[in-house]
Amino acid sequence: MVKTLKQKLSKTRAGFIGKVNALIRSQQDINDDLFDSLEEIMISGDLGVDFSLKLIEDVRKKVDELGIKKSENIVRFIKSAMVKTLNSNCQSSVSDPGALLKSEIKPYVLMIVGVNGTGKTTSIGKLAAMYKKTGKTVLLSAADTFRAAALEQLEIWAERAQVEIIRNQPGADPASVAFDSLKAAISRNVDVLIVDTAGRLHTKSNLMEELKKIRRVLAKLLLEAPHETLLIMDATTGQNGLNQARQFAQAVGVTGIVLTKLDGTARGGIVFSIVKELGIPVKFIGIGEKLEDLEAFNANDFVEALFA
Ligand SMILES: Nc1nc2c(ncn2[C@@H]2O[C@H](COP(=O)(O)OP(=O)(O)OP(=O)(O)O)[C@@H](O)[C@H]2O)c(=O)[nH]1
Ligand SMILES: [Mg+2]
Repeated sequence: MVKTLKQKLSKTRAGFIGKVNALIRSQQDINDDLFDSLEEIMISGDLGVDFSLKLIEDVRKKVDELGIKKSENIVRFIKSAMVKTLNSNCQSSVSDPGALLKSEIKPYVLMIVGVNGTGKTTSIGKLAAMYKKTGKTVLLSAADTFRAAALEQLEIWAERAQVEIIRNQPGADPASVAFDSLKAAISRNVDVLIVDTAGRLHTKSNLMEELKKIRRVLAKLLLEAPHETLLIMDATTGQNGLNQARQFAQAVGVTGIVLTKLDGTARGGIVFSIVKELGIPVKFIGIGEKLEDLEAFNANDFVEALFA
């Protein structure tokens, strides 16, 4: 597991982690210049200003405390400071990253939201396969009725994951599809229902209202539904993604983030600023286009894979 993660994160590792390593190799003594340069690399590596400042402060403290003189000895403090910050800002994803896979609530309803093309439908296919693996029955809801192609795409993923799907005609009211799907999930006694929604810009208020309507309709049938609202974020969008996340969180109450396309970007550092600045746990990471390319997020594994 950690080995594949290591391979998949090679772009980020070559990016900012590569720069950290090169800096430490080129400058053996620990001094203010070294810390300034480290800070710069972290900030330009999408870790965010807050996270970077806190990280360097933590590392400085350790270095002073232990009287460390050689720069090569600080990597492990960088790593542990990273894990610590990820963990303290992201409790639920640490104690059990896959907790939502184990819920006993039935049907457990997940609503999947996000901007166009971030990887919602793909992640739904991967999640469905994960659930199937744990022995749960899964139903998909094709509440992205915006394009006929969206329905077909979800059908392909349903087939790959070998799960059932509830659909209607293109152009049908997404909320009514979601409602019918939850009704079916209840009557078929299914463990998990995953609702696909159309991609939308966080700035379009009418489209955000449509999401709220889907939520309301689900709650009419089952008061606590949706149990999870997962925002799918594309790691390649860097800091812009943070703004999207804030808007979605405000509109529909995001319970977790799935960060996709980490395999195709040097911007994996975005994980740190998400956790620090949004306080929403990263629950899964997408590391490829195949069914098995989704992992429950674990801070320790992630940091180890970055520096491996
Ligand atoms: N490399 C890589 N590609 C991904 C990942 N997740 C999704 N993709 C690709 O991203 C593209 C968009 O994925 P979709 O699942 O269609 O995205 P979506 O959010 O459902 O798109 P809309 O429904 O149109 O808003 C596809 O080409 C996927 O193969 C990932 O983790 N890694
Ligand atoms: Mg889609």
